[in-house]
Amino acid sequence: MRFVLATMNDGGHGRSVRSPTTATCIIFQRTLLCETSYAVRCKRRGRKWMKSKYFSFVLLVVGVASVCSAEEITFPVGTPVYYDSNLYWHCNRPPLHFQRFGGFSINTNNSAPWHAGGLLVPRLDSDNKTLWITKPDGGAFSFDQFVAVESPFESSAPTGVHLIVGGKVAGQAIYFSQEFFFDGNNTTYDTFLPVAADSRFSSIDWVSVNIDSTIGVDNIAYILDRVLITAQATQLASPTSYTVLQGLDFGGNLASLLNSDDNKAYVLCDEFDSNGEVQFDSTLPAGTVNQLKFKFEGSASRNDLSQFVRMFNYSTNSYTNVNVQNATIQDSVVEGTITTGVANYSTGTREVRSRVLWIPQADIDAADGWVQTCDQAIWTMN
Ligand SMILES: [Ca+2]
Ligand SMILES: [Ca+2]
Ligand SMILES: [Ca+2]
Repeated sequence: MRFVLATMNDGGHGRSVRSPTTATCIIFQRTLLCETSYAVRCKRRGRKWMKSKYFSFVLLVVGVASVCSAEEITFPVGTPVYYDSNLYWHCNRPPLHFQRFGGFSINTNNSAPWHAGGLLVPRLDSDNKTLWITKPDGGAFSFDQFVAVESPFESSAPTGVHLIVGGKVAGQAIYFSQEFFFDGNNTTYDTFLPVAADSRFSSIDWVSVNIDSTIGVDNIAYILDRVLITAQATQLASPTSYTVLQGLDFGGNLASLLNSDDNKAYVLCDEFDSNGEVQFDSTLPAGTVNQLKFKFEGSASRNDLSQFVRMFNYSTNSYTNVNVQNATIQDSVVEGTITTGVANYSTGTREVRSRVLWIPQADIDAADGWVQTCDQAIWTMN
């Protein structure tokens, strides 16, 4: 395991200390989220920049086979900016692409306290003023941090200027947004931490940025100085539909299957109709599939049922059992992985299909029946 410590507000100048217990840790200010985060206290002796004896960080634990790598995107003077025939302006800064109707440019004004560089996003009196940030290879990313200044080169900034930053949850049709207020001083660059504000920014397909103010002046220039992201090699796909094939559909809906939140879809069986079976369908996101997994979280009101998790092989037109266990009274999470012949488990249009099947291990005498639940079904590919 590798341990990385991140401050929540130190604006971007990483410092080294020695360890989580004695002050020996690495503080990365550009951090960010790959996997689990824990709040810890870190003690540091000695140096001036520590104003208090103790202070808190967020500890990030990253597996050895890390699925992500942090990347900083800047806009130095000379970075090409171009427009297309639809008047969309583009700036390609791999792994990200920036796009906006009506324009932007690379800031060349180097008059202190502002500095040259950064994506200068001008005032635009149009509905199409959104700055779109995408990852052209289709991979999901964590939008960890961005640094910006509002109303640069003006004597002052309007009150309450903020950026409205939207995102689309990777692999799901879920859109959300978060407001980030500037500090009111347009001579300082402000650092924002989207993931800390809304953890959904840790796995998104794209970002939209709009500027607004609380006094009705909603169209103000700003400079996006730099962006920190963590590209994710792993991508997710949630079901786009599901079908109860055996048993009785006993409540829940597609949204019930998206998250591990105990909002569930239910399948009712009885002694005359004793098998339960649900089919999940989805479409994989773009990108190469080297490995395909299907994760299922669910339970049953009795545990003398065999639960089969199956992934469909389009080449052989049959299902492969990827996990078999007894049904559990409490929710359990199981995962099946396809590593060989992976291409056979999706279609040319990237459709995938999995089923979960419950079969009683002996005749059951239960006049009132029993229930099986599905809390979450999700594919991951990498
Ligand atoms: Ca500021
Ligand atoms: Ca659950
Ligand atoms: Ca759920």
